[in-house]
Amino acid sequence: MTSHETLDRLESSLLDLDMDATVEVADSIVRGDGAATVGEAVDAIAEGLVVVGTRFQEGEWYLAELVYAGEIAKQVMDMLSPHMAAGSSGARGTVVVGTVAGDLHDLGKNIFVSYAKSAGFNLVDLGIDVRRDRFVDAVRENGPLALGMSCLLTSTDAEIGKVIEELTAQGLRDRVKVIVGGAALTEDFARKAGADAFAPDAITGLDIIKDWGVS
Ligand code: B1M
Repeated sequence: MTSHETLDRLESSLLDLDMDATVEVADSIVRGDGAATVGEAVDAIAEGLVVVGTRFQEGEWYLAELVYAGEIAKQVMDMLSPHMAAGSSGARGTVVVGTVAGDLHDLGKNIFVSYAKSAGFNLVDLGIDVRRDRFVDAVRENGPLALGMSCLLTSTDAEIGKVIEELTAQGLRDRVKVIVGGAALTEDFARKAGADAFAPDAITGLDIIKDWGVS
């Protein structure tokens, strides 16, 4: 099977909501049988999830399908991530990350975490639904190069600005760069909320924190 066919099969198995078939294709990729790379597989899953979101938004799919597609994607990402994060040293500095309060989406954040680890950053991952005080405490305790926040819901995007305000109130804002990402956000939103950078995707986010690491 060519790389293109393997990736098509990966995405179409996800969109058929076929857990076994999706896992099987992902397994062939991590074993090196599928011609496609792990990075290409991550991109194919992300593209599939955009289609999932559209089907949900347009009423073609209900919550049950959204949840199950999320579970399949999570399972596959758990298989792919260790192969992205190989060789991590932590030497480039620490990055604290989390998904903002009220938001349970973590697939995109986890991709960013895997890429950042593989590039040699030490990651403090606070997980999902992270309250403001936990972000602020983690910055105080870990003295990171960067704080990364992920947000996929327009109902929770105000949290970004509130965390940044709290960092300022506690005298920590000047000590850490803030990067934000996730489908609910834009460059303009990030700037207005007081972040230093917006990452439209995980690779761009990685490039940004690499630049910060050397400056
Ligand atoms: Co939800 N969901 N969801 N969902 N979900 C969206 C976000 C939605 C856009 C779907 C839609 O209607 N079209 C919509 C939000 C609409 C809005 O706010 N305007 C939505 C909704 C409504 C909901 C619920 C409210 C549904 C309900 O219950 N009625 C509910 C909310 C639960 C909650 O959070 N409180 C809900 C639940 C879920 C699941 C749990 C079922 C599941 C998540 C599973 C999981 O994450 N473990 C889920 C899923 C899978 C999605 C979609 C389909 C896919 C999200 C995803 O993982 N994309 C999504 C549709 C969409 O996004 N178009 C949708 C793939 C991922 C790789 O992309 O996260 O954007 P993304 O990450 C990218 C970049 O953004 C960037 O890098 C990544 C890779 O390049 N990035 C960063 C992200 N974070 C970063 C951080 C960084 C740097 C880069 O630095 C720190």
